[in-house]
Amino acid sequence: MAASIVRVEDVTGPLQECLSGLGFEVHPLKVGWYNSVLPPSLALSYPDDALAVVVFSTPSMFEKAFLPFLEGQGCGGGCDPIDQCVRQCVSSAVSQCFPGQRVDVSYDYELLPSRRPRFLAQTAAHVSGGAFYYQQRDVKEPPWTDTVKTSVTKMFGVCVHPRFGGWFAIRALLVFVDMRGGSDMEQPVPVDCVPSREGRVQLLEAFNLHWQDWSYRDVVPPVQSYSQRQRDYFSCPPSERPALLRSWGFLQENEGSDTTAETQRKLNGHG
Ligand code: B12
Repeated sequence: MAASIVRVEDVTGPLQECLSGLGFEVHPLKVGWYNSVLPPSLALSYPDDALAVVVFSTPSMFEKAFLPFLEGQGCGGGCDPIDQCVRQCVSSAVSQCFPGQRVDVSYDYELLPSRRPRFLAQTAAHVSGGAFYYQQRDVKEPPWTDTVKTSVTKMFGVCVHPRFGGWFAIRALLVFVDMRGGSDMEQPVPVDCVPSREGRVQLLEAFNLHWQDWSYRDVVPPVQSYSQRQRDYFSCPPSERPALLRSWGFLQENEGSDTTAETQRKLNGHG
């Protein structure tokens, strides 16, 4: 099929219609925006103007999509229930909105045979303008120098959403293989919600040194955060989540109790 130039709203509009009621957000980008900040080894093999969309889950996804997903068909063993739910929502939106179109979907938890992630979720979020990705390089004179080795300790970066702070997750990247973004697509600049050096130092320290207390998520006052039930779920070690869901009456006795190594790897608990 020959590639065609599309209007970006013709892609984001239908997707939003399917996914926003389930607590997801969609942010369009051109693959070239993503590739331009990465080394060739991490670049995606599509033309620069290929249209892509990055999908976020917002705090309401848990109540709007996940709990109904469990109630509906339940979830078979073998795979993380949140990942299964996201996969089902995204793939049914894609097949409903774009029947017959080639859409390559990558999920945040998928790895390539090289063990690298299939896409760098935070980079995609930043270049789409959906969330600012704060990295060590965004801190002038980073204070994390190891005095013994005089090298800078690697601090992982973190994305901040202008409305939800850290109370969101980056779930999937959709590449519309035969669609090209046109000149109506200008690369948006993400909102810099943590402009000061001091704020960025605090943010990166919270994310790297005590991410379990979730304080990094409140770096800006969020319009909505995770419900108590959602906090209980994500605070629970992944291996104990099936039992928690069973105690809430969502899983049958035989569901979600697969404890193979593969399941454990997937149950890595990115919330
Ligand atoms: C592997 C992984 C981990 C590993 C390693 C962490 C890491 N960051 O590498 C471990 C298991 C430790 C981990 C832990 C956690 N993780 Co994690 N993790 C991932 C995963 C799967 C891949 C990250 C990765 O390997 N990146 C590769 C490195 C090399 O990329 P990089 O550092 O960004 O470097 C690139 C950029 O700098 C880019 N670049 C260069 N120049 C420029 C310029 C610009 C402008 C830009 C934009 C980019 C750019 O080039 C570099 C590559 O060459 C992502 C999901 C995904 N698919 O991306 C989630 C992810 C990063 N994790 C996430 C979370 C929330 C966590 C936890 C809090 C766990 C939890 N339960 O919630 C903890 C935090 C602990 C911690 N201290 O980091 C979230 C972060 C959300 C956010 N707001 O940013 C993600 C995005 C998952 C998600 N679904 O949302 N994680």
